[in-house]
Amino acid sequence: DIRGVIFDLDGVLTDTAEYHYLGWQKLADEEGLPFNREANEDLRGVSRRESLLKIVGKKQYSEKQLQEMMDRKNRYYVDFIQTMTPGDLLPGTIALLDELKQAGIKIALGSASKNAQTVLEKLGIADRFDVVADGYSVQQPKPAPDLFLFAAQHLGLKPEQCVVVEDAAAGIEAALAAGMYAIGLGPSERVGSAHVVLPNLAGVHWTELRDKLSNDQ
Ligand code: G16
Ligand code: MG
Repeated sequence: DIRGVIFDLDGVLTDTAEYHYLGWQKLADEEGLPFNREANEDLRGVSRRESLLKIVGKKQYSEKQLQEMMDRKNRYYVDFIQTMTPGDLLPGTIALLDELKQAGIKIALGSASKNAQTVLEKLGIADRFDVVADGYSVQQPKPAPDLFLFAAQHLGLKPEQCVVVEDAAAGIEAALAAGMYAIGLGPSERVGSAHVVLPNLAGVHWTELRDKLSNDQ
């Protein structure tokens, strides 16, 4: 049975996508690269380097220039997230984290972000996680299963004892590749391959989720 839940960060616990967007837009404007909110949607759950490569497109830059642009965007992003507070938690997250704790279910973070620890602290929930797997934990980004396998291993659980909660297609793919249960948040065009699809975590109870997942087997 299920012993651990691994949460993605951006789009699941909070909406850092807006701050990533503002950072990328500022960089793109400075570099004269086309970018907008719609293009930002394709960067959901995508690593920093892959995001930059998508924005840059066919334009040629040296490795040094790419590195400088990633650093610059990250400085903008880090500035933006300083304003985050527990009020930036998405609805239902605290209630679900409370229920998991009550039920003795282990809790991990599985985020592509190298700023995940800072964001958890800003949100006031850092101490609720038994394990934080972030942008520093593994080499291969989602859709590779590595990040979630790292989280499970550090929780001391087998993949089949874990559920991943994700909002990105690459994240669902990674969870399934890891041999875990997947809960997709958002439109089924994006997360439809998950075992359970929900709009978000508002009003979601652990007992109901657990039952839905076990019926799915
Ligand atoms: C998040 C965001 C992505 C971002 C990535 C890396 O993923 O959704 O847009 O590019 O992290 O973030 P950073 O530049 O802070 O290392 P996740 O996995 O939390 O949904
Ligand atoms: Mg996400």
